[in-house]
Amino acid sequence: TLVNGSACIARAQSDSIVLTGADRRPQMSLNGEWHAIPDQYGTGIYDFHNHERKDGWFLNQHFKPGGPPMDYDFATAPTLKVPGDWNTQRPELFWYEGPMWYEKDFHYDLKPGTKIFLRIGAANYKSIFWINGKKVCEHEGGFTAFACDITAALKPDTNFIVAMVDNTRRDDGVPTAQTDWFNYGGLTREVSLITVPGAFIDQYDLHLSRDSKDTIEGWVHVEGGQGGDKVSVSIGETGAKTEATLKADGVADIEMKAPGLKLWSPESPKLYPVAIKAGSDSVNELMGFRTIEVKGTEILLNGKPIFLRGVSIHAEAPYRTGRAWSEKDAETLLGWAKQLGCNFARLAHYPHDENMLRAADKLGILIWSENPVYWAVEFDNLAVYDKARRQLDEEINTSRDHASIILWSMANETPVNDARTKFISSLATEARKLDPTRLITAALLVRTQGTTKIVDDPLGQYLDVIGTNEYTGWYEGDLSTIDKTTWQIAYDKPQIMSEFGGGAKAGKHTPANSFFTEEYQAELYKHQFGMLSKIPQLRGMSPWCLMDFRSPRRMLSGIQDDFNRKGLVSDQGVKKQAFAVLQKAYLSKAVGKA
Ligand code: GCB
Repeated sequence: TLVNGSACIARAQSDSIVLTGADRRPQMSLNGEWHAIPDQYGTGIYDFHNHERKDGWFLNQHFKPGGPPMDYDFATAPTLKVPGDWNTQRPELFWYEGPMWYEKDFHYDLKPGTKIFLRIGAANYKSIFWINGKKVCEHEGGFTAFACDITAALKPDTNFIVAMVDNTRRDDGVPTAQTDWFNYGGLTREVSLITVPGAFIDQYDLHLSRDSKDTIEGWVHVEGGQGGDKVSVSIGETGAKTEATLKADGVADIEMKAPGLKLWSPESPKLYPVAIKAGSDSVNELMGFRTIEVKGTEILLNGKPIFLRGVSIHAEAPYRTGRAWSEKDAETLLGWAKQLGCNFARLAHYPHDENMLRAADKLGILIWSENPVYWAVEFDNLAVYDKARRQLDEEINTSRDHASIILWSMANETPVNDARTKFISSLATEARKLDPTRLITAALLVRTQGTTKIVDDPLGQYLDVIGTNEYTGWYEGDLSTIDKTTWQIAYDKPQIMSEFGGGAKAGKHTPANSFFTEEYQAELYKHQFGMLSKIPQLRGMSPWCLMDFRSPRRMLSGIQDDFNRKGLVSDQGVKKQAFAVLQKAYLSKAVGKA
């Protein structure tokens, strides 16, 4: 069954576009030091009667000795590193939530006939960008990449960029004002300039056909392309090559024979260089090919049942704390997952950066990627739906080139009511339309009746895989409660225990076997394995979680110190006893069948 590429194109935010595999393109990095000024009162945009200023800080004016008074000058302001959250860079910004201004000068030589995009890996939460004083785009959503066309605003040679990034938590945001993670603000992922020809490849999808193991299918969209133009796709290593023709909407559907293809899997994460060409534009990809399906209560990878031995991971930087973004961060986090014996990771609770996805492709770790619809967002607010839908579009279309991603998760622990079920099932419909090749899931809350856990959330009917979170032995009861717990699941579908766990402060051993000791956490895992092994349709697990992470909800002094301590590893990389317990279970395959 061929995917209809025309239905899969992301509807981006009004003035930005979505680029698939942007990190595969040559680009000029704007990483480094940017001048930065916090602006708690919004002075850079609003005057003293709260009217929008024409001479806002985006003009980047300078204070000259002897000249008129000024209230800012980027040139003499201190700098912040980009990428990077501001909270962990200056002590006085640790708890700061509000607008932050950034400025950077750069040189650029325009080439005739090209377009230049400013590509932002992520800016938390709302952001506005100006080039040489001219506004180029606005964006909402702190964890997805977007690109703005800055061609018309650029000058030859010397230019400046100003960004305003505002991490104010909002009731009508996605996520909302309540989360169990730290609201790191700033230009938290890489920023760069990408040059493309007038007609260029913006989005594409290439995947193994479910029907034939030697056929790659999908589509390529050429922005600015004309019906009749040609697109080619080739895999040099196998000699596979095809040429396709753009339809009037700029989409070319692809079907390519690729005999002898080695399929991507955790045991053998084979990646192929893939060249995609359209006119004078090209993208050099590195891709794996595999299928993922559900059959009854089985999850099939390349047609074979698989059990997902996973762990949940936040984008928290190991050792230094702060928002993770680098290749090194990704290799440390996924390196620990590998040591545990994982073939799977749940990247909670928002889309992670592309270094993480590249590392997962390379290391052979299957990925659950999550839209930040977390807890109680405003489900009856259409504008909020639109924010969630756009972030989902961006998530899918920026990262669909990664073989590691097998699950799109719509939401986490949302309250059960009609408005919410409509909201999330609509997101699921959207995700299926954009990407019919992967599985749809969500982490559900479960009901407790005595010692029975009941999974009958109506949202389940819209999912391919049922994710469930439970904290027996931590928020509910003790270790003996876990042993007595049985499960009743209304859906004949695969289940992933997407969270379970308990807190422990690394190095805490007393009072013996009490909450927050390493021993209690380790025992909790052992009891959980016993309970989990009794669920016939369990097909995976991602205990909560790999590493301690900052959360302003966790203020218990001497133990939490504003960290959620449910990590198997401390934020400083110290492994707790439960790490070895999970490792033993995974490596010996004591949990999970396949
Ligand atoms: C949950 C949430 C997760 C929290 C965790 C906890 O159920 O999904 O974001 O951090 O519990 O530690 O309470």
